[in-house]
Amino acid sequence: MTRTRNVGIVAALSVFCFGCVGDMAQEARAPQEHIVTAVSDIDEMRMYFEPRRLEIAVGDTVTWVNEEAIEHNMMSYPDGYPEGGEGFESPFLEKAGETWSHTFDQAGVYEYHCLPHMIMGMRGTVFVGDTPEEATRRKPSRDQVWAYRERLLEYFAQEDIDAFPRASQVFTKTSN
Ligand SMILES: [Cu+2]
Repeated sequence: MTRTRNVGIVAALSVFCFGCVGDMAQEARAPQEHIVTAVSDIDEMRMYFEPRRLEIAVGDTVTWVNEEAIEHNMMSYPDGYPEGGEGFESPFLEKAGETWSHTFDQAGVYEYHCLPHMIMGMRGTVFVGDTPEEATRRKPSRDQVWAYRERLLEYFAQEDIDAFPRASQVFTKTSN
């Protein structure tokens, strides 16, 4: 999607600037902000990030926008960021229109998910820079894997977990 848009922009610029498009392409471009929406489609029983897959440049920022007043967060998997890079974990976005941003300063593949809805497949990938996916895999330490496991158990052991929309609730609703 981003590439298609860029082609459109270059085509538009070329109308005004024949011959200098090549020069412009070689100049460092200003960091851009990309928007990802956390979609809560209760009727269709779907929670997802849109777009799920994003290609950006090093130094760009991604801003996640919560579409509805349903809680979501964004956190990278223990092996979901490049060697030498850093993972991320946002606070929970609770209100409609609430946002959280992260700037990606290191090239690589970043895989993340929403903790409450990971079992619904609410996840996304950010490709930063020109990096082959398989070349950037990071191997987390045993401690990091255990810390992640503890984090998941901690969340799913919460007493107020019923406050979150879950498949079981939707099934109950539709079977009435
Ligand atoms: Cu979510």
